[in-house]
Amino acid sequence: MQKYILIIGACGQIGTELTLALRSKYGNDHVIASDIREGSESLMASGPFEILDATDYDALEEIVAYYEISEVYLMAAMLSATAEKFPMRAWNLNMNSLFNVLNLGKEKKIDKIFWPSSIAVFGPNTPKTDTPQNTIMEPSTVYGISKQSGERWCEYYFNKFNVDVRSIRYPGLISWKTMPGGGTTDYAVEIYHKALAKSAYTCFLKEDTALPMMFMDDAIRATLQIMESAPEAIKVRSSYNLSAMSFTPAQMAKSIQEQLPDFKMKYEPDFRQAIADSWPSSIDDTNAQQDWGWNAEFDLEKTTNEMLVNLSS
Ligand code: AKB
Repeated sequence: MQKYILIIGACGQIGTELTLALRSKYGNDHVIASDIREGSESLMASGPFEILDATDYDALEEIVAYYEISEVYLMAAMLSATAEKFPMRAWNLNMNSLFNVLNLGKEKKIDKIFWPSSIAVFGPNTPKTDTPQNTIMEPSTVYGISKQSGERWCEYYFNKFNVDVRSIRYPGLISWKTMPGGGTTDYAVEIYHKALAKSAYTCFLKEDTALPMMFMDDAIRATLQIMESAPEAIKVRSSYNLSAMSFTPAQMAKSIQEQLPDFKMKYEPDFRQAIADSWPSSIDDTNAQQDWGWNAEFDLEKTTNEMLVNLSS
């Protein structure tokens, strides 16, 4: 019998592409998309959709029972920049949605959970380059605190209640199908839109701020890969470091200028600079490579090609 999957937060940057990827793998009717608002045309037209507030346990439980869901991907979250403006709303959304899903796992109403963590779990006292899987964390942002707490709870539910929850610490994600919303790494998507529309972009981070980044195709592949791995292979039950590339805004501008020589970049750092300064500049993902065979495929040059080709068509 084929399983039924629920994506919560299906209309966001990761959720949209994850839903489409899971639908092409498991069949459109087997992947139920949900969010507090409707999403893109391709998402809405390709399979079942439910309006769902991720913090509403009863509504979630009802959908899980109705569709006989066995796997949940919880992609709803408030990201780093917005969370600094609305700390309590971010905490409530990020934590209550996670508890709702973990408790469904504890009650054995679902078999498997994916929950995304982030490089935001690290903080100013973390080693900045090749940040190891296990190291000082001490996040200094609201979002980072919620993600680190979430990681602790995932590991706790696995150890105490045998809940099969799997997680990845995503770096900044670059994609062309859906815009990101409210993150510190969003510049790395906005830049391509502005390069094509106006040949100019004003970056809200300083030119030499290196951050870990990943093209969306790699992120989706990693997500499917960790979820399809045998349970024994998943040795980290908090969240796995995951890496693909690291670059600064200046390096990104240069890679665009190779294809669009007129492109100009200005820098006007705002409050997001302090968030970026507290995060690692590169990540060591040896554990993900060894435990479930992770390997990134997209570097900056390949990413720039994909972004410019797809956005201009
Ligand atoms: C953000 O910038 O908040 C996110 C993240 C790194 O988790 N993209």
